[in-house]
Amino acid sequence: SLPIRLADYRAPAWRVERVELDFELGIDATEVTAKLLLRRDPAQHAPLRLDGENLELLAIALDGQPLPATAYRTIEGGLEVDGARDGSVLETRVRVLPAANTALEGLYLSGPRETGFLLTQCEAQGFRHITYFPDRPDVQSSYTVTLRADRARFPVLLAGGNPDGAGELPGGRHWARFADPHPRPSYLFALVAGRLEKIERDYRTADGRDVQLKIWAEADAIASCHYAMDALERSMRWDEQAYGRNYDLDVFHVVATHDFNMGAMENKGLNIFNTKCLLADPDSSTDDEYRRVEAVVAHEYFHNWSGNRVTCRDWFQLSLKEGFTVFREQSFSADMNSAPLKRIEDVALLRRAQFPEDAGPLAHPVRPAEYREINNFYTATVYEKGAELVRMLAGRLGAEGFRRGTDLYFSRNDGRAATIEDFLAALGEANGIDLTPYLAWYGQAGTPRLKAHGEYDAARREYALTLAQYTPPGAGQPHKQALPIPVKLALFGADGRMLPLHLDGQTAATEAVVVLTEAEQHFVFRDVAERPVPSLLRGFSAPVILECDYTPAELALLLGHDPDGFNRWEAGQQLALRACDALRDDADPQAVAAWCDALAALFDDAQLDAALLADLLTPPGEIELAERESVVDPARIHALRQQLQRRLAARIGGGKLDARYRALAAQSTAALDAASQASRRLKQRVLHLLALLDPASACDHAATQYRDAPGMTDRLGALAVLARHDGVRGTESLAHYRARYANDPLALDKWFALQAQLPGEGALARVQALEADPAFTLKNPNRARALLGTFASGNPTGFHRADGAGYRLYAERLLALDALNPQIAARLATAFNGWQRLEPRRREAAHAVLATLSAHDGLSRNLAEILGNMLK
Ligand code: HT7
Ligand code: ZN
Repeated sequence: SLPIRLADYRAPAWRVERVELDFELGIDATEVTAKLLLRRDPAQHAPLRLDGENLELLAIALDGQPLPATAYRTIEGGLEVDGARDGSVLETRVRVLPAANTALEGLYLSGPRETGFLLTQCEAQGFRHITYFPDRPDVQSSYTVTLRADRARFPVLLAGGNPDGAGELPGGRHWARFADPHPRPSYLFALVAGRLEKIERDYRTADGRDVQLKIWAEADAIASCHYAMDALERSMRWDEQAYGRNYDLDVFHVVATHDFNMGAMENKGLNIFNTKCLLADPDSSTDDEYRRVEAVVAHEYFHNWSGNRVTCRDWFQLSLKEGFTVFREQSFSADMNSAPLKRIEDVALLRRAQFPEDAGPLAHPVRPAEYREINNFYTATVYEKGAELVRMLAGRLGAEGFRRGTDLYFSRNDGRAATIEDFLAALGEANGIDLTPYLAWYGQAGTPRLKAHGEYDAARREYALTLAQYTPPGAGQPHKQALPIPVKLALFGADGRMLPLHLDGQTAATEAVVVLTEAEQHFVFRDVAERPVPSLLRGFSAPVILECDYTPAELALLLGHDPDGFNRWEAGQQLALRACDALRDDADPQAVAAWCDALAALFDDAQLDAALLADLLTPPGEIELAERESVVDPARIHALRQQLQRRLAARIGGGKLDARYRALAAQSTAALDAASQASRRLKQRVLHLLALLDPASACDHAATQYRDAPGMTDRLGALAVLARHDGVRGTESLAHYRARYANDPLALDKWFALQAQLPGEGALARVQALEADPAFTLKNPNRARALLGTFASGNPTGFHRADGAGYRLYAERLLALDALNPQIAARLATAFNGWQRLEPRRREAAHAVLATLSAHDGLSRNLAEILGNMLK
């Protein structure tokens, strides 16, 4: 297929002002009648073309007259109709087959055919699997939706919008109608029908609207929806206060399904969630999962304004809604929990997921210039880097200026399909600032390198900081331009205190932001009393890779003293990288000692937040370590990281680790408050370090912890230690867990994922054995991701076996998955990212597998595009 290009964008020749949809719902076959009120752009003369895929056309009429076969024709991916005029009404009736839909796009069945329920997923282009329509986000229409179905089989009928009538029909059937007053694009359409239970809450918006909040799930899951309801209410309140945004319908439905390609979907008035991102209860959810539920509930809710009321003109603008909404969720989560911990978590994710993407064959700008399959562009770059760009803009404008800007953006673009330019224009105009230089960030792929070098002139009491930027060529962009890079900074004295800053005659307090706009610039600080240690890029003020010629002692000073929790962690991460280099090259023992000594001191600091300490005690992950190597040997990196952690454990000492573990274990509760979560996090980290030093005693603790765990965080943490370090008790506990959670799909996913991550030679055979477990299936995306996705992306030594057997098994499964669900196959295939930098034996094995796979006949467009890019 040919690529679709941003540069080719044309406004639609035909719009749909109103749409009436009628569904005769059935598990095997559903009939959909659509009546479209058409509007023609008088300036264009293109024929009426509607998108449609896998539809069986049963009837077609224009302005009330059935159309003869000569007046319409099916074309590649759609339908062309003659004779339509401005104001014409086109009526089509089609048949779709929900139970046969394994791609989970369009209308499909969740669960077994006897008991499961029907639902839809339309973003990005699923609506064309439901009816013929101009399926593009710049066509916004008013929807009226009528659902008809057998009452016993489908007691609950839901669609987005306000309820607009319901009643009985002959033969045990019933109907329900929904009308949405807000025009919207087709990708936000949704319906749900089946046997579902609900919990409800009344909510009054700040502007006085009474809203019914309803969360729906299958009977065995509904009791786990209360936390999501609380999170929803918190999100609604927060958006009123932080952005002045109120909810705008009388009902807000949320539905949970086990069968979903992504985390959740913001359909207007009817959000649909993967159970993994909605259900939470202490017995089966970890602390991290609780936080994720809160974050995803907020994210989807926030889309009601950033995405739904103001939508995207085309899919190239995806980050307009996704980057902004991720940023909004990050700010919300920071307010609800700990701001530094949230920042650490998000930056770690960016480095783990987005930096490798931006450095490899799948690199693309936050606003890509072209794509073949839009579903492949729901990426860490569009989401996470996109959020970082919004963060830079928000930082540039300050809190009040940013709010002025978003107010103008929402009011000016309400009901419109907007572009990134519209976003920058509103933010800029509301503040009298030209933000167009930031547009370059949206169009340029690759992570900029920021080089920093400081010179202190004691005689002049001046500190000159030279900043230089460089982005390596890539993604079809041989010459990268300089970008505006805001660098938030502070200077520290040798005693660990921040020095006052005097820059260009201005006196700031102790923190300032300088913006690098050229390839290289100098910033001179005056009146600097001593040679300072700079703390740069505070709060990760720009998504770049900082290269600064710190000594280990300077990093240790920041790690020990920076009052900013994020930068303290960052100094520790940089020092850990240096320590890793030192171990690898058998050099610079100072770096290892500096890292271990600084952390050993912090370990004894009773004032330090337990969760922050846990993060400080965690060195960068194997993926991040691999990113810095020109030739990657995953086994070596794994060994190196283990060695580094062992050195840390030894430096702290087994006695201290053991004592700390016991103290933390003695406080163990199931409570979810921040302090209890922090103490569990630290306990797990300490147990992990102890296991590297003294596996037998760590496993004794783990066995007790597994047995007595008051909640899933402790249970799963203990299981992980036993599974790694104790053959007998590991096997026993895994079997115990398997039986205990036999009927809990999300808990079983964790069981599969935990084992898929166990490192070493035995990993592949273990994965194969797990595939034979009766609970394993490729048809459920969560299950496939838990076992295969975790193996490929979370088990470097297992997947990257030198003999290539890991790659071969994985490729076979990708092929099988592709026939069922191309979106999932394509996403899992990205685990091969970075294969070109593998050491020669693994690289050849990976290349052979990728080449064979990509030569296969009948691959989906999704998988073919990923493999094609990977092999470019
Ligand atoms: N906006 C949603 C995207 C999404 C999606 C995209 C492709 C295929 C399936 C999908 N399900 C949900 C999710 C979000 O960012 O909120
Ligand atoms: Zn989103």
